[in-house]
Amino acid sequence: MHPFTAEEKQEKQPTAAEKQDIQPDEIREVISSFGIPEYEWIRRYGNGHINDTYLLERGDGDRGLPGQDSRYILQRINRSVFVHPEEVAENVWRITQYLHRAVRETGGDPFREVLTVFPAKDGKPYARDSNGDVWRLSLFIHGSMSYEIAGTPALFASSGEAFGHFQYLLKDFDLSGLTETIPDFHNTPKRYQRFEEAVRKDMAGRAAGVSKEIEEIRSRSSVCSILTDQIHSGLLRRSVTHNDSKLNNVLFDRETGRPLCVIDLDTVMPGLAAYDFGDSIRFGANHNLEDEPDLDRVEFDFSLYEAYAEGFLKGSGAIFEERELHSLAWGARIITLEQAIRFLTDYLEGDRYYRTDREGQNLDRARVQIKLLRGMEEQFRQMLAVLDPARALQVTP
Ligand code: ADP
Ligand code: GN1
Ligand code: MG
Repeated sequence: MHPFTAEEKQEKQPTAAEKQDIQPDEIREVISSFGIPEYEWIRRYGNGHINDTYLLERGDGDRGLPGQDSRYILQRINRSVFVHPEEVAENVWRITQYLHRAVRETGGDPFREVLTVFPAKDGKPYARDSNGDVWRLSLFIHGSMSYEIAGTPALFASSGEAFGHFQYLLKDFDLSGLTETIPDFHNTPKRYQRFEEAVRKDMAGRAAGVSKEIEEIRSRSSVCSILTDQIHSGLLRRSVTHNDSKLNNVLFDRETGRPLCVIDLDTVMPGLAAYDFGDSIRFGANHNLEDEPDLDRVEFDFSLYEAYAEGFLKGSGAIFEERELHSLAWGARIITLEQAIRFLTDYLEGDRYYRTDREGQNLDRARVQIKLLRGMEEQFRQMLAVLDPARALQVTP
């Protein structure tokens, strides 16, 4: 499923299974709340684990200009994950409005470099259907593509530049203007506690079969609080961060190959630069998918790490102090550990959080994270050295 262009993904007509997945009446009701013209077809889109994403098409070309839009991305926000989905939509609205202004001021094209969210007819940045589900609509960014696997250091560096620049653009955004859409999202010690509970309760009767993985995580429990301790002691400051900075959440321009736009803004909230840096590394610094079942193929690739670090520092315009630079490498280790904890917890709880399409998928995902983590631990000195201030300063913003 990688890499794909956004266009290629929608060229073929929806399959029968994809059509069945969609309730036409429900979608029609939602569309009418947004007041956009009738669509010609609709299909499921993307590989996200949480929300339901659909592509709507009117079939009259790839203009993607405001007022002449022919393609839209329609998303139902997952209500069991986001307890207040309307607050998620409000956050995304505030962030995208701010970014539109920032990009316009620097002479960029906000309709391609930022998500454009369409308000519903009642002016709210979302529509609620009769089931109580919250939906949002955005402009499909034409001529874009996204990747599930980085492939080359240059491409991964570009995604780092995009996420670094995202932080740069939002560095003066008032934190109090955002709701914490999932409290304690990257609170690794709390994630660890929840994991221990899942092991104790063993709801799905799976704990005995994964004693090795449980031990891998337990042996690293003391690492979990390294970043949270530094927040509490005032050493690290929080800023607006993306918090779900996977490679597939950057759209690239399919003509120039340059990064265009950071998407999937549901978890944009106060956080640490280290979370974004870390989440990108744990997803992208290897040559396989997140759920690769053959662990022999999974390896932390230091050259991808190095390339990403360079891109991230370049994009962020040297806003980080020395201790923050150090925290980035820790972010890679801790967010990889956290993600192993989250996947294994979900496996132990019977696959209730992440979308799965096969048995054992969450376990495979957890195992991949553990394998990557081992690679990072072995090369941690080199990982820190890449972020050495003397070296980091050589990166021209
Ligand atoms: P999820 O929460 O399911 O990950 P995303 O918002 O990341 O949802 O969207 C899933 C995929 O859909 C992305 O990886 C990207 O390929 C595509 N996509 C999402 N929004 C847009 C958009 N506005 N324009 C073009 N493609 C998009
Ligand atoms: C989820 O929705 P998606 O696939 O972009 C999850 C992230 C995880 C990621 C793992 C709200 O992101 O935190 O890192 O899966 N999002 C939420 O692939 O929990
Ligand atoms: Mg996504």
